[in-house]
Amino acid sequence: MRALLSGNEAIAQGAWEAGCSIGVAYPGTPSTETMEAFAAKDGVYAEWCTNEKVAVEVGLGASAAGARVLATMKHVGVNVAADPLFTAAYTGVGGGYVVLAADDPGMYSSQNEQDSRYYAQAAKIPMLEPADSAEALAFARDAFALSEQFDVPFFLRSTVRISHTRTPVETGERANAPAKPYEKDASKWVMMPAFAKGRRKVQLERVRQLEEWVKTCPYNQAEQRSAEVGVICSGAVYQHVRDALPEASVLKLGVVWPLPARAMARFAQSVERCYVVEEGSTYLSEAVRAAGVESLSTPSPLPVDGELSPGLIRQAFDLPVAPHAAAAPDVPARPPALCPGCPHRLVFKELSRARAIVTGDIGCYTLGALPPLSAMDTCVDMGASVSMAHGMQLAFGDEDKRPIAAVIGDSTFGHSGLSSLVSTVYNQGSGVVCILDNRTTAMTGRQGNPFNGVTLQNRPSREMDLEAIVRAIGVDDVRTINPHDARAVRSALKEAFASDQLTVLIFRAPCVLLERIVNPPFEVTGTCTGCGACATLGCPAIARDNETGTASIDRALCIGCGQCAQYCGFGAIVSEGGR
Ligand SMILES: Cc1ncc(C[n+]2csc(CCOP(=O)(O)OP(=O)(O)O)c2C)c(N)n1
Repeated sequence: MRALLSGNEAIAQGAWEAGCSIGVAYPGTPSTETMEAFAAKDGVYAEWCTNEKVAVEVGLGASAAGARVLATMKHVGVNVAADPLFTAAYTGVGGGYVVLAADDPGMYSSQNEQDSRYYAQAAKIPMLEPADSAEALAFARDAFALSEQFDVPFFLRSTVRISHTRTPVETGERANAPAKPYEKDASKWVMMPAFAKGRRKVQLERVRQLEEWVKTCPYNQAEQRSAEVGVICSGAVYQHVRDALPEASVLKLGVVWPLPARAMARFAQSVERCYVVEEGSTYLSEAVRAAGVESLSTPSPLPVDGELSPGLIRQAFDLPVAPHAAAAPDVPARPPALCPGCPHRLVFKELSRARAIVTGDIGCYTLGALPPLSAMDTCVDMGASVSMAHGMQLAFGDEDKRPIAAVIGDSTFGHSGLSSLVSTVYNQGSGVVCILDNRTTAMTGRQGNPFNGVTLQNRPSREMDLEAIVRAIGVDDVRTINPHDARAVRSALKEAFASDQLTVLIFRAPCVLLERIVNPPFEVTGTCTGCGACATLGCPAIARDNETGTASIDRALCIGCGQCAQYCGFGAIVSEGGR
């Protein structure tokens, strides 16, 4: 059947058609919808795991037991999962195992840019890279059998353009892929040195076989057009190249590790000038040079950072660029902001007031770093808030009483903050950890997590008791606070900063997108003096007059949370409902 699917949906469809029965993931843009789409299909089991390492391990267990498994994650998730992935390339698989690494060149929703193709090369895990949804479906479908044939997990790489762009696909039937019988085999699955040495040899022999396979693999295609200009590329960049240089010959690589060295060299010889066009790194051009292509032409420098576009490629080749493709559209910047009524807002307001050093983490609450709240000093990777706060305290020493707080969301706490907190407790750390429990994984689209007990396929679960868990690991001072109550937030922080003990403050209120607050909106009355105190909350519903400074509230945006009214010293902000 013909359908219009995003790359992510197509991967889920391909996995389903291959008879894949188990899906494991931790959400992360641009990968998230893949597992959501897979979970909605008939005859499959899918779960959100606490993090990507856990997901890959659950998946490996299921594969060892004979099932076909799909694991999905964003590029930084591959870092978290790298430990089991590298060794899975020794053990190999039972049932076919496919791991999606979704890269985000341009950092639309990520803390860094990474090219996951380097992981494939380093871990010796073959990687397929589709250039549209039809290929995403086909590659995902075929990768399970390939994984079984070569006894190794297969990576699928997508980038944000492939994951989120809808293009036509032809969907098919689901194959019957019964789980393979489980066979105990310590020499394959117990990676102690004695056995791992044997598997290392197996791995190297497999690499040789993969290098043979890639020579004739139909996923790599040379499209001969111009005899002058040829471009080697893969994935979304292929589409940009076709748009920008329609006459050029193209070697389109569907397998990006191992690379077909001879085919690349042959292609380079078939044209007068051979270029590599790629985004995010120099992975391909390094490989093409390593394949013996010394005369690689370089177009005028293409950026290595950020996403490519047809316009950028034409510019690099000194070709005229359509005006709309050349210039960034002249629209006012709209920086992201915490939603009106977001329960995270007052915590940052009060941390800012307390002039605390705040080690932050990744989630909606990272927006607390932006003005006017400006209440975050660091944000590096998931879980780092708690460990970095401990590190700062070690450096400042016991005598230094500067207030330091780690701020972390509930999902991120489950992902990796918990192990950081165990380490802090174990090493007798002190300080303040603020867990912003908005009852969901808001940033990636409100997925479930252990602390709200919502599972991916709505199977029965249990909501973990955050307070009990924190107490059980040895934190005596654990408090729960309503983050919409400014006074409660202020005094909890004040007491925690004054204490020598490690304190965990759990700020609990549902994300406004989860449970819509339906209070009447607030309004500003004539007693407003224009002092601007309300505007320091950075609520998108509050505006100020350029000349007088007086505030106004946009009724369409205000959801009546009442946070701003608590900061007005003149009683000028009142509920329209007369509360
Ligand atoms: C290793 C890794 N995996 C996934 C992500 C994507 N991601 C960013 S924040 C986040 C979770 C946010 O949830 P939570 O901590 O509950 O904060 P909230 O957004 O609800 O405020 C996820 C999944 C990431 N940045 N890094």
